[in-house]
Amino acid sequence: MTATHSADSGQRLNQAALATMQNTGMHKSAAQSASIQLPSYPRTGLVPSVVHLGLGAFHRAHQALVFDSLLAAGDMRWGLCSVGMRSAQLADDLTAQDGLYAVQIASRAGSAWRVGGAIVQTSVAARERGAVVQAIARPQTRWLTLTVTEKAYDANLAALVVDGLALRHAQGLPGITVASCDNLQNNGRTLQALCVAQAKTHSAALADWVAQQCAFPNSMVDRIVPAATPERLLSAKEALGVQDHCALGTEGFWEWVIERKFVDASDEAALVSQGVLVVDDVLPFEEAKLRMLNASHTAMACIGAVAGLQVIEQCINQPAVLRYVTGLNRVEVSPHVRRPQWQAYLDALIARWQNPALLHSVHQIATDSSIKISQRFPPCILGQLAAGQSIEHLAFAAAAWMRYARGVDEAGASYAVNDPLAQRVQALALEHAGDAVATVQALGGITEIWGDALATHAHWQSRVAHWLQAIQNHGILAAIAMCADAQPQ
Ligand code: CS2
Repeated sequence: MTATHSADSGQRLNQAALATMQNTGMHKSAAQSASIQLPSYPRTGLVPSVVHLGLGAFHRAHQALVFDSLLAAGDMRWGLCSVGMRSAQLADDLTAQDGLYAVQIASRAGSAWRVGGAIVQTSVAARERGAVVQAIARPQTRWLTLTVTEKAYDANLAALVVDGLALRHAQGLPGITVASCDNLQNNGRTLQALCVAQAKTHSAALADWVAQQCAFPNSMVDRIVPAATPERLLSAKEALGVQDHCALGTEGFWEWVIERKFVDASDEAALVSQGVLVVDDVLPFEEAKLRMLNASHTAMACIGAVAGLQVIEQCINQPAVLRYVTGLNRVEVSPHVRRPQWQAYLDALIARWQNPALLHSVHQIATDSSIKISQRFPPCILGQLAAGQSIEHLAFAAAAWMRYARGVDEAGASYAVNDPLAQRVQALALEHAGDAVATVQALGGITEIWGDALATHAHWQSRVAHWLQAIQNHGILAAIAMCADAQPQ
């Protein structure tokens, strides 16, 4: 999503502006006296070999920059045709900028700008579905990557992908690597199952071809990329000297761990050369990220929204929240994580959440919680219950979401609950507001969110109700201190 264009006059970032910046050395930013990294490779005539579905902020600040690095290293097989699924605004803005956009990368070491150049074409699936199908079926296309969000893994998505693959099959073209990069466990296999089922509706031969000639690696991607804000666009203008309607901010850290499963085996060396980790089993990385980073994100987002805090940095800088998140991960999550050196990973996560430049909105993260929760919490809750171990922090997170679902913070300010189940969830939360047990029965009983076992688990639900009651009695920040400082039960 693009932020509102607050200062709309002046020259736009595009290929011509890029050439000027390269020729005149304008990439030395006067305002910041820091250099701006520009694409140094020839973009004109670059034919895309990767189709990406989901033209969000994450794609542009993560994968598209990895591909930009590959192009800069002289491997010209990574140009992108990036596809917005619904909204046309960003795709059109990018087209007007010849696919160029700037990313402000802020870490402890300071902030630097980088202009990404890998996107050489854009489309909008809702507007020009046929063009997307054709792009997947182009002879040069070698990869299809996806960041379409958790809720989009459905028959519509499979139909789009498989229409493209069917055309390749019909034309006798080779299969491609189809890499899901969404925050879903087993994302590659999940997408493969959807696509093979969809292909069966065409023919058994197509289903076999999809299963055997295309590769669906599992993959874990990580970089915190907040939605762009008008302030970021203004900083971009200051740094670049031209307007950039697609500018973004992100952190220095990034990770992409992908399963060793490629149609073209030489891709492994290419990706590894730019810092991608290629492994036989992505699951330990996926699990650690979903259960540590994403689960803590969801917990902090709900806590922050209820407390009236705006961004994650404000949440983690509350001493009680820091103690709570640390306890959540050390005591209740780490037993269910197999990533080597999870302790160092947690320390790094805390430092990332504390990054003051990110301004990562709690409401952005709380979006679609009803879909995200099932990936992030139940495996640890069930694991702790099976081992007879503490579930207090996890129960607090569930209670915080149930309080969040009312759509009104503790000071009485309303906010939108953006969620596919928003209507149902918010109505239930408001109907039972004040009655913790009834709220937990209503919201904790939704099997799509919690799964069958937890939806009827009396002990689990009684602990969630306990913490929801504490939130109601004492306020969420006081209650979180009680939870963080309680002796493990
Ligand atoms: C966040 C993720 O919005 C969310 O649900 O937890 O977008 C998170 O920032 C990324 O997964 C980080 O890689």
